[in-house]
Amino acid sequence: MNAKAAKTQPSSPLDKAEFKAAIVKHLHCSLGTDENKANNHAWWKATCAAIQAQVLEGLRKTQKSHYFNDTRAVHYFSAEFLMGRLLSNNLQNLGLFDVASGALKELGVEITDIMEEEPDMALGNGGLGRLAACFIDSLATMELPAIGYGIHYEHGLFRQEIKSGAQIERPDSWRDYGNPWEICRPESIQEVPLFGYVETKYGESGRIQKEWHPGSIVKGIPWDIPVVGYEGKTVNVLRLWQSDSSDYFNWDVFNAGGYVDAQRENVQAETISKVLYPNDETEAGKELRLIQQYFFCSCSLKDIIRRYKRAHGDDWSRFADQVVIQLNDTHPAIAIPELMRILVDRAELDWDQAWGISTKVFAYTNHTLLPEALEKWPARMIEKILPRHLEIIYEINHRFMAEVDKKWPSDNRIKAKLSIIEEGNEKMVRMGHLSVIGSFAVNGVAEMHSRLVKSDLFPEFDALWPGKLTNVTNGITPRRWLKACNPELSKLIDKKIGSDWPKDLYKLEALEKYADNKTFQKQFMQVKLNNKQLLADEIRESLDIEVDVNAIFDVQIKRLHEYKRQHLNLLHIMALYRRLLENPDYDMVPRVFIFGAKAAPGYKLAKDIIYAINKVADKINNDPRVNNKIKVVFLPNYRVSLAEKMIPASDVSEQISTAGKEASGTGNMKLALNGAITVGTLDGANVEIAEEVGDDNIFIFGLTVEEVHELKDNGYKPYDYYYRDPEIKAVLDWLETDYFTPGKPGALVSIKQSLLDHGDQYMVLADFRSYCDAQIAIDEAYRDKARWAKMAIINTAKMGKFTSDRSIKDYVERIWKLSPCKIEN
Ligand code: RUG
Repeated sequence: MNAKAAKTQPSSPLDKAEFKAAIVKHLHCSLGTDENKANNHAWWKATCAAIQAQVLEGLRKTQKSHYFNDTRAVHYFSAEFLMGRLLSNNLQNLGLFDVASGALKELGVEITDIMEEEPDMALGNGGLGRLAACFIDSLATMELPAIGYGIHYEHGLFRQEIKSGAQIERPDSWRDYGNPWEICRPESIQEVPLFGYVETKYGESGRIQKEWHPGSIVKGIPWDIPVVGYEGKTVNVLRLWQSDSSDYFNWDVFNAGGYVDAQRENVQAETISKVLYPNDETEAGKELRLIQQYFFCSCSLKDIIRRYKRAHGDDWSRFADQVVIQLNDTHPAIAIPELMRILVDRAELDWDQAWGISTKVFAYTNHTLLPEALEKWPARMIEKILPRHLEIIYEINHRFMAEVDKKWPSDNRIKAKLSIIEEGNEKMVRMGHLSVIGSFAVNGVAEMHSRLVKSDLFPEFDALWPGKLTNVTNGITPRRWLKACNPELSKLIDKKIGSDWPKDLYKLEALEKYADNKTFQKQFMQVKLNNKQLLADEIRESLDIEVDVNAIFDVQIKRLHEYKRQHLNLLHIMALYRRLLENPDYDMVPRVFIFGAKAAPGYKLAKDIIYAINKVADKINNDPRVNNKIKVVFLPNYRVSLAEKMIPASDVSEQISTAGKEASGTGNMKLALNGAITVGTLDGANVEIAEEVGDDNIFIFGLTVEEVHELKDNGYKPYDYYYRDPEIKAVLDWLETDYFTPGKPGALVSIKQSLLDHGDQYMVLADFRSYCDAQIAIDEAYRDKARWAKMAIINTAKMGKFTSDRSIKDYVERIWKLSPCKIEN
């Protein structure tokens, strides 16, 4: 085929002239404007539309190939998908970025300007949601049949504003002006029953039959977002469900006299998918959240079954061969009793057959050990919203208790510990236990976390089912987190080692041999400096703070939580400030401490920490005695698109959680990949990062998990550290004065109280001195330019393991047993 003929293929990549023509056509025909009138928003929409045609063609071919090959597929159930922006990523994955940028330039438009028009799809809180987004990118890249299933929230995570230092939450409206990527699929609408009562019937064969008469029915409308794999061959789908009221009127409930009840219980259907719960690592014990979870699980299961039946009719024997469902945390755990309900009540399989299928379909990922984040629902609440599901949960538990009794005869203590039902004042349903019992595989998200899941969280489950609990260390997509967000570094790497690293990140190891090469060091650090300049510009624009790009850019970006210990970072900043006030010649490399963090709106201490960071920042940034040696910057509204600007510009990556508390972390991987050096505890994936980069290229400090346990067991006394270490005492006492909050003494005292009077649950004071020492070591290392450059290069070179492609490969081999599917034309 000659080149001209190839262009006539609908999916062949556009060249610059064609791209230009396509953009202009969409300006005229889709947006009703023209090149002279269009603003950046219109240019952005027209550019998205110009590539969407090609994306949809890829999607059509992918779906056709999957159907004709009758592929086994993974269904990734997640209440959160933190997608960020899609234009630059889709262009990169289609290999069209330079073409698009050139085409726009000829039209007089800068691609970087129009990219800023795209609102982030912030349908997630943090690490868990972003992991789901990285995973679907890898699945498509690796040509694996997969669907992401989630909720089409009208409002994603709140937009954070900072007013007088304090966090204010504002609604996020990511689709106010339409979203060019999504496609509504009314042909696949589902109905979801809620509330009502269960009737027991006796069939002719004596079989007991349960019939759920729902009190209300809501409609689930699917919106599809195409997920373009790198090099654009496979285009999978992220299907998000939007709730709406149904036209259905429940005559059964009406006739049974339950009409008034049904009305009282009737949720406003549209509110179900209205807003994402802004919690991270805390349980949101809200009725609406349970309804959200059930809503998307029920829609998704019905969607999967519809597709399965199209190929296999009513023959359920192959269901578990074709379908695997990964539960991203316990949020979708209600899918387990829902599938059982469909199989037993609707398909009329007997219990054992249904359970045999169901337990071959589900696998569960645990993301936390924190007790407050382990979901439990009051049995009473489930009974009200999902009466049939509670019965099914009891039945699952009853049979499971018999199994426990076989292993540990007559041991009521173990039974109480393992039961799905937690007895107490209020009976609670433990969603973690339900997930472990109903799944064929359970994984933690980093080696250390998975070890602790086995030893501390679920030891008896591990004894009962050896091999079921396993590990899959998290990963990040290098397409977004290096190629797209750090174009200069990507080009430098391409030049040095070739351009196939985005699909095989271990290839970066080839950089290691240049780690001592002076020229490469200079080039590498020049890119870093340029990125720091871009971030400095952003800081000036958004906060009117001037920062020196020759200073160390020290970055802590993540949700705000006590266990992540942003306040440890803050206490160290205060200590440095104090040293400078006491000794103006105090010798330190200038540092810019940069924070990005959202606090859950109801998490008072987390919000107090944000306030404290901002107040300390105000004081230090405006104190001439500091002589610009320290700057403190809190960038508001931390989100994916802001991370994409901060990460390439970072020198130091703060990963300072209390050992044993951070399941994995993924920001740690993104920062190291972009050449930042980690200062961190031996927690989560930091342990594996340290293994990869070696002790000389990371700054590890603080207590180990074992030491944390030992100190707790021996009675941790934070006051001992306060009285023994004058610097700790001085900075904590400082918080009580009005030095940082003029006229408002005590405004920052809650932090001191949490560390002293409330027992310092996360051992900030125990780790403070060793953290300060690590910071001194960083200061020393940075003075030696060659040493620092070498460390940075080695960090980038050694991140191969942390590509999400490796995580997906592990899931495929250890859990999903999937094969790639080539896409036919
Ligand atoms: O806190 C964890 C992170 O350590 C982890 O990297 C991430 C992805 O596995 O998940 C985070 N997480 C845990 N987010 N929510 C939870 C608890 O529901």
